[in-house]
Amino acid sequence: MMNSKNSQDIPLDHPRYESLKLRVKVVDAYKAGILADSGLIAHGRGEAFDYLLGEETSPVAKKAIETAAAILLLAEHPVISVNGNTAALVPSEVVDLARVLDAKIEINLFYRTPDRVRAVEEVLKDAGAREVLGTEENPEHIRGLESPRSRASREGVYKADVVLVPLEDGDRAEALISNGKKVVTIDLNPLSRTAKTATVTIVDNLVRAIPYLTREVEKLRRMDKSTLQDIARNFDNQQNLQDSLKLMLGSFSG
Ligand code: PTJ
Repeated sequence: MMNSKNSQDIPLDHPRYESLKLRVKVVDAYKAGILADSGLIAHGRGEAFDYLLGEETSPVAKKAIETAAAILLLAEHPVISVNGNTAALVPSEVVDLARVLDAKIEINLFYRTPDRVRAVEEVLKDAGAREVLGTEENPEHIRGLESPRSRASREGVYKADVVLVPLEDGDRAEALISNGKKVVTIDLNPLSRTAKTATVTIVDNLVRAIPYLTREVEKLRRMDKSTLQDIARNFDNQQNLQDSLKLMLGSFSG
């Protein structure tokens, strides 16, 4: 069987260098037990949408990121929910974002096994996370969801008013919202149920969106509460999704 390349084997001038580097990361994370096998498929779906976006953070996504930053700064208990793909691609970026927001980090896995929880916890701790929630034996549960995704740490998602849920399946976002929480998501697919349900959807690759969001939080943190509230009020998620879709459709006409 032919193995996938190491990132040092990809020539720096390869036109698809960045994309291939991410593939190596997800394959390595799969081998290390961090990523679910379905996570590889999800990544491929994301790649296709990213291709249509020109693999850039669009002005439409930047507007959603500004709003996400405002909402997260207004939160009393912000929490970042981490699955296998997020841990595989952006562990240190998640830790940086949690630091600037003073947010909790909580593991929540669709395909949950004790080994995967341990592997994701380890990658986050190696990236500098001091506390990682979501590993406890007896968590609370979010109403309206089947276990194990219903798991919610008492000091984390259960108590949160705003949850950042990068790259996930639709019914968790829906359940979090019907439990009174605001949900910020990062999903390259503007047609997904998560994208349509979330309070704010950032249609961008999480490898670009998370560091951009951290910079935006640092920029907006000096603003007063009413300015942040205005930013949040003036955002229309459905319109923003339509605008992202238009950008993607535009790429078909060259
Ligand atoms: O780690 P687990 O066990 O929690 O499992 C995680 C996966 C991703 C397998 C699970 O949540 C799943 O099956 O998700 P879906 O329903 O395939 O949705 C994944 C969504 O993420 C799709 O809409 C993709 O377009 C999008 N996506 C994939 N890669 C990225 C992405 N969005 C942003 N950035 C990416 N890098």
